[in-house]
Amino acid sequence: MLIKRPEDVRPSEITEPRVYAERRDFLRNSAGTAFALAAGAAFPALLASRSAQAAAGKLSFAGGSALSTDETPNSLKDITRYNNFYEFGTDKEDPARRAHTLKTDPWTVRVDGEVEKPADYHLEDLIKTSQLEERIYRLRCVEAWSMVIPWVGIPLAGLIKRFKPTSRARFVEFTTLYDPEQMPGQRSQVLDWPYVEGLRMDEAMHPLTLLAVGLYGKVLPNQNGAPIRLVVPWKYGFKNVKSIVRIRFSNTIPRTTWALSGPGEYGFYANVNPTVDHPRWSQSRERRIGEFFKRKTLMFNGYEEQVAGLYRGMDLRRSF
Ligand SMILES: Nc1nc2c(c(=O)[nH]1)N[C@H]1C(S)=C(S)[C@@H](COP(=O)(O)O)O[C@H]1N2
Ligand SMILES: [Mo]
Repeated sequence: MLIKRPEDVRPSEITEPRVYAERRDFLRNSAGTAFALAAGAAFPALLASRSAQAAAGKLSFAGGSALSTDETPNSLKDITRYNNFYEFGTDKEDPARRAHTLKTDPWTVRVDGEVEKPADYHLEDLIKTSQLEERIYRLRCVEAWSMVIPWVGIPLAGLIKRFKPTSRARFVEFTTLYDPEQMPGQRSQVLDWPYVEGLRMDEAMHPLTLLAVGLYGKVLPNQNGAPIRLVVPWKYGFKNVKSIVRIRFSNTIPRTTWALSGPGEYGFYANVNPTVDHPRWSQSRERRIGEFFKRKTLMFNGYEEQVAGLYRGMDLRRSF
C-alpha cells in the first residue's frame, strides 16, 4: 500500500472453486441444513453440535444469499497465500508463513462507547447466538488487485441492534488485537498500531456489511483475520479490519490507521471508485488474482445499486 506498487501475479489453477460450487449446491438443496439453522437458536443440543463442528473447523451456515456474486471464487490457495496483514509482515506471503503465532481461542470482543450496556463478549457466544450466512463477495484492494471470496459471517446490522447503541452513536470503530508477541509485525513502526478502521453508522447497518468468521465453509484461517474480521465489499480492502478485539460506538469520526498514515492517499470512506485515482496509480482497472488480463474496476466495486444511496449529495472526490 504505502510501501509497494501493485504487482503482477502469476495466474494459478482454479479447479478448487468448481468443486466447492458443487458442494454448495448440494448443501443448498438439502432440507436438513435449513432446518438445523432455523432451529439452531432454539435447541441447545444443536448449538452443542454446532460448536463441535466449529472445533472441527467447519461452520453451519445458510448458503445461497441473494447478496452473493455469481462469479467464481478464487481458490483457497490464492485466498490464504496472498494476503495483506501487516501485523505479520508487509509481503503478501508473510501472513501465511507467520500468522500461526496468533492465538484465536478464547477470544473476547469488547463493545463500548456510545452503547446502553458496554460489555465484553466471548466470541464463541456471539457465534452461537447468531445466524451465519455465506456471502460470496468481490474484494478490491487499493493496490489494484482483486479476488472473489466465499465468506461465512454474521450480518453486522443484527449484532449492532443487540448491542443497543445510544442516539449519540454516529460511527463505529473497530480495533485489531495489539500484541507484538503474537503479531511480530507490530514490532516494526510501519503503521501506528493497533490497526483501527471505522464506518459511519448507516454503512455499518447496511445489509451487505458482514463480520466474517469463516471462508470456504470453515473457520477463518489466521492470515485472513481470524477469528473475526470486517467485510465491507464496496470499499477498498483496507477497510476490512482483521482480528477484531474491540467495537466502539462514537459520536465523532474514528481516527483510522491508513487515513492517519497517508491522509492524501487513503480516505475515511475508501469507497471503490474507478474515477478517483490513488495519487500514485490509477484505480480504473484491476487484476483479478489468477487472471492475466486486467478488468475494469466498477463503481462501488459493483455494488452501486445497493449502496449509492448512502452517499447521495456527497462529493466523492473530496470524501474519498
Ligand atoms: N489488522 C489488519 N487488517 C487488515 C490489514 C492489515 O494489514 N491489518 N490489511 C487490509 C488490507 S490492505 C486488505 S486488502 C485486506 C486483505 O484481506 P485478505 O488478506 O483476507 O484478502 O485486509 C485488510 N485488513
Ligand atoms: Mo488492501
